[in-house]
Amino acid sequence: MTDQHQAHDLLRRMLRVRRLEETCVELYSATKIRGFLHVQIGEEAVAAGVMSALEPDDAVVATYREHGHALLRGVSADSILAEMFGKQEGCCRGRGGSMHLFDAATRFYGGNAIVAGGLPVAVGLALADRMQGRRRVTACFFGEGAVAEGEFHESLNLAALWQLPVLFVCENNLYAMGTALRYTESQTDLALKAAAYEIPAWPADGMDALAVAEAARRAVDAVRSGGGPHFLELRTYRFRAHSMFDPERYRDKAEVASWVERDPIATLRATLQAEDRLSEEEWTAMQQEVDAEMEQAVAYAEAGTPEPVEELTRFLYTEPATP
Ligand SMILES: Cc1ncc(C[n+]2csc(CCOP(=O)(O)OP(=O)(O)O)c2C)c(N)n1
Ligand SMILES: [Mg+2]
Repeated sequence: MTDQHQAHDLLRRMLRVRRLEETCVELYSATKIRGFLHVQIGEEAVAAGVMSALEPDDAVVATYREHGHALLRGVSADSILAEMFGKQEGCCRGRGGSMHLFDAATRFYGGNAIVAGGLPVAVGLALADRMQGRRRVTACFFGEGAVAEGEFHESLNLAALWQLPVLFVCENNLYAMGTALRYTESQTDLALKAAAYEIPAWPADGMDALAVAEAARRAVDAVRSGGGPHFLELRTYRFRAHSMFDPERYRDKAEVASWVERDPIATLRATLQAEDRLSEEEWTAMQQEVDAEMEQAVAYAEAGTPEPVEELTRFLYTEPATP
C-alpha cells in the first residue's frame, strides 16, 4: 500500500493543478487572459503521478496543455499566471503565454505548441545527458494525436537505437481536437507502436494517480538504471473542451459524464477517506492552502508590469558588445 504521505502529496498536486486551471478559465472568461488556453482538467493524475517519480535534476518536456506540468515541476503559480497575463514577471517575460511556458532553472523545456514537436527536443536532451555521462531522465509528455506525426516515429526510433534515457508519456485522452483516435489510426493500442521500436511499453489507468505513480516509478527506475527508453500509455480524459474555442460536437454529454464520475481527485479523496487516511480537517486545510496559493498568484500577476514596447526586440539577437 502507498504510504500516507505519498498519497496526500499526490492529492495535493492534483488539487493545485485543478485550482490553477479553474482560475485560468475564470480569468479568461473575464478577458484578463487572452490568446489560446487549453486546460487539462480531468487529466491531473497523469502529470501528478509521473512527476512524483522524477528527481529535481531530471528534465520535462510537455505540450500546450502544460500549465499543470510546469507547476508540478516547480515553476511557481506566480510566475505561470504572470506569464498568462503577459507580464514581465512571467517565466518567459510574458512573451510565451499559456502554450509556451518554459523555465530552464527547473529544467522545464516547454510548452510546445506543435503536435509531437516536443519529442525530438526530449531525445536531444537525453542524448546530451548520455554524452556527458549524467544519470538523468527526460520525461516527454504528448497527446495521442502525436502518434500520427513523423516526429513521433523518428524520435522513438533514435531513442531506442541509441538507448537514450527518455520516458515517453502518452496522454491518451481519446481525442485530438475533434477527432477520435479510431478515425485516424489503424492500430489504437499505442503501447504496441512503441513495442515496434523495441521500447518496453505498458498502459496504466490515467484516472488513478496511485496507479500512474507506480507505473512511472517502475519506468523511471528502469530508464535511470540504463534500461533505455520506456513508454507509458496513460488512458485519461479531458472534462473540458479542447481549448476555449470548441463547440464540442464530436462527443456526447453521456460520455463526458461517465468519465467525470471517475474524477481523479474525487476518486483518490474517496479512497483515502474510506481507509481512514484523510480526515475532513486535513482535506479542508489542503483546499484552503491551495486556494490561498492561487489567490496570491492572481494578485501577483495583476500587479505585474507589461513589458515596455521598446524592449520587444531584446533577446531576438545577441546584444551588441559594449566597448
Ligand atoms: C503539427 C501540428 N498539426 C496540427 C496542429 C493543430 N492542433 C493543435 S492541438 C491538436 C490536437 C492534438 O491532440 P493530442 O495530441 O491528442 O493532444 P490533446 O489536445 O488531446 O492533449 C492539433 C491537431 C498543431 N498544433 N501542430
Ligand atoms: Mg488527445
